[in-house]
Amino acid sequence: MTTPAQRSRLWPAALAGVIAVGSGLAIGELVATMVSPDAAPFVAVGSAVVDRTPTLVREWVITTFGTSDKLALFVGMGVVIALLAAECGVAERRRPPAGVMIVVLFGVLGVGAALDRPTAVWTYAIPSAAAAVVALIVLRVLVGMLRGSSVSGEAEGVTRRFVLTAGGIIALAVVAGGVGRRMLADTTRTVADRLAVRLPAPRSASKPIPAGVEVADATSFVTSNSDFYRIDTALRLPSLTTADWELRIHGMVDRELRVRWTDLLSMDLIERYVTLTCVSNEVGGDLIGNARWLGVPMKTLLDRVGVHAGADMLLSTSSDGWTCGTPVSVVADGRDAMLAIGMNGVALPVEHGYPVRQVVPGLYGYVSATKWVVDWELTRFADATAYWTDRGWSAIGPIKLASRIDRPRSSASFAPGDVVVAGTAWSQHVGVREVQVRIDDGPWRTADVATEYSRDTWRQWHYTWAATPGKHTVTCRAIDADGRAQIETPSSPIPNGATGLDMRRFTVE
Ligand SMILES: Nc1nc2c(c(=O)[nH]1)N[C@H]1C(S)=C(S)[C@@H](COP(=O)(O)O)O[C@H]1N2
Ligand SMILES: [Mo]
Repeated sequence: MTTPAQRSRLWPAALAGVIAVGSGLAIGELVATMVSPDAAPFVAVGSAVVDRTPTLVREWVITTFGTSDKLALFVGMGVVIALLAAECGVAERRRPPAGVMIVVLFGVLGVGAALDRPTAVWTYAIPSAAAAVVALIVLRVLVGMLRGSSVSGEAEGVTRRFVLTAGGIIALAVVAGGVGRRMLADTTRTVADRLAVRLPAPRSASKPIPAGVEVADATSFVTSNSDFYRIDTALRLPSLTTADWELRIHGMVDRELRVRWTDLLSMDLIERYVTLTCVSNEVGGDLIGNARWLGVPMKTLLDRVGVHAGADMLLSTSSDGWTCGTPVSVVADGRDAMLAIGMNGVALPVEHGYPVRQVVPGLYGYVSATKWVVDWELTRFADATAYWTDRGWSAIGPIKLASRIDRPRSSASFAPGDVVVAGTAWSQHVGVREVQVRIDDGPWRTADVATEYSRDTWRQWHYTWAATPGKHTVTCRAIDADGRAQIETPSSPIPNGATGLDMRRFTVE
C-alpha cells in the first residue's frame, strides 16, 4: 500500500511527467515549422483521431459542441494527454523505465499519425521523434532530481533545484511552442492564400509542344513541380501572401514604383517554357529543370520606371534578404525574362518563390532567378555585389553549354546488341545544334537530336550503340547553335559553372 507520505511525493513526479510531455510537444510544434504544419504531433494525432472516429460519435460531437467541435477535440486530447503524462512521471518515479516506455509509445503514435497524413513524406516523422527525445530527456532529468531528494535526505535544496529546473523548462517550452505556433499559422495562411489564386490567361501563350521533343525512357521534357530541383538559402520558407506582396523599384530610375499583385494581374502576361539551371550543377548533375512559367516581362516594369543610362545592374532582393545581381542589358534585350507568378499551370509552389519570382532564360539561377522577390534596385556592377558574388562566385553567370546522359541509368546492365543511349543538352538562349557520342576511346559520332522546342529549353538526343560484351565508357558532348563545342576540360562549379564531359560506365554481359 502507498502511504500518504509516499503519495505526496508522487505529485512532483506527476508534474514532472506533464512538463516533460508538454515541452516535447512544444518542440514538436517548432520542428514541424521546418517540415509541414500537418506533421506537428498534436495536429497529426488529432487528425488521426478524427479520421478514425466512427461517424456516429463524430456527429454526436458536432451536434453537442457545434462549431467548436475542433476546440472540443483539442481540449479533450489535451486532458487525456495531460493525464497520461502525469501517469508517465509517476510510473518513472516508481518503476523506471516505465515512464520512459510510455513516452516512447507516445512518440511512436505521433510518428505513425504524421506518416499517415495524405501529404506525408518520410520527414513527417521528424517532429514527433524530436518531441519524444526531448520529453525523454526532461523526464529523466526531473524524475532523477526527485529520486535524489529521497535518497540524500537534503530535501530542501533538491526541491529548490527541482522547482527552478522545472520552471526553466516550462519557460523554454512556452517560448518554443509559441514561436512554433506563430510560424505554423503563417505557413497555413500562405498555403490557403495560394490555393485561392486563380491565374489569368496569358496575353501571349506558350507554343504547343510538338511531337518529337522527347526521347522515350529518358528525362521528361517538362519537369513537374514536385520533381523540380530546389536551391535556396531559406531555412524556413518565406510565408508571403498575395495581399502582403509588394515589389519596390528604386535606385537609378526616373520614378520609383511600387507594384502590387493586382497590378501584375492587370498587365499583359506571357507564358513560356524556360529551362532553369543551377551554377552548382556538377557535370552529369540534376540541378536543372524545365517548366512552363507565366509572368509579366521584367522589361515592362523597367520601361515604366525609366532606367538611368549608367545603371547596368538590377539588384533584386527576396523577402528573406537574399540578393542577386542581373545585367540590365540581359533583362531588357527582348528575351523572355519575367516576373513569374505561375509554374506549369498553377501558382508558384511556396518553395519555388510564391507569390512572385524571377525567371531569366540563359543565366544561372544565382544571378537571375530570385524567389520571393520584393525589391529591385537599379544600380551598377561597380557599386554593388550580391549574396553569392560576396562568396567568391562570378558577378556574371551565363549558363554554359552542357550535355548529360540519362539513359541507360548508370546502374543498368544489359545484353550485347543495340542499346539506345539518350540524354539532354542545354545552352539556354543560344540553343543546341548537335550532340556527339563516343564509345570508349572511339571516334565522335553524331547522335540524333530530338526536335528543338526553343533555344531557351533543353534539347534531347539519342544514339543507338551496338554494344559488345565487356566494360565500356560512353561520353557525350554538345555543340551549340553558334557552332561552339562544349568545353572538355573538367572544372568545378565555382566560380561560374562546371565544365567537362559527362561519361558513364556500363557493363555489357
Ligand atoms: N530568395 C532566393 N531566391 C533564389 C535563391 C535563394 O537562395 N534565395 N537561390 C537561387 C538559385 S542559386 C537557384 S539555382 C534558383 C533555383 O530555383 P528553384 O529552387 O525554383 O529551382 O533559385 C534562385 N533564387
Ligand atoms: Mo543555383
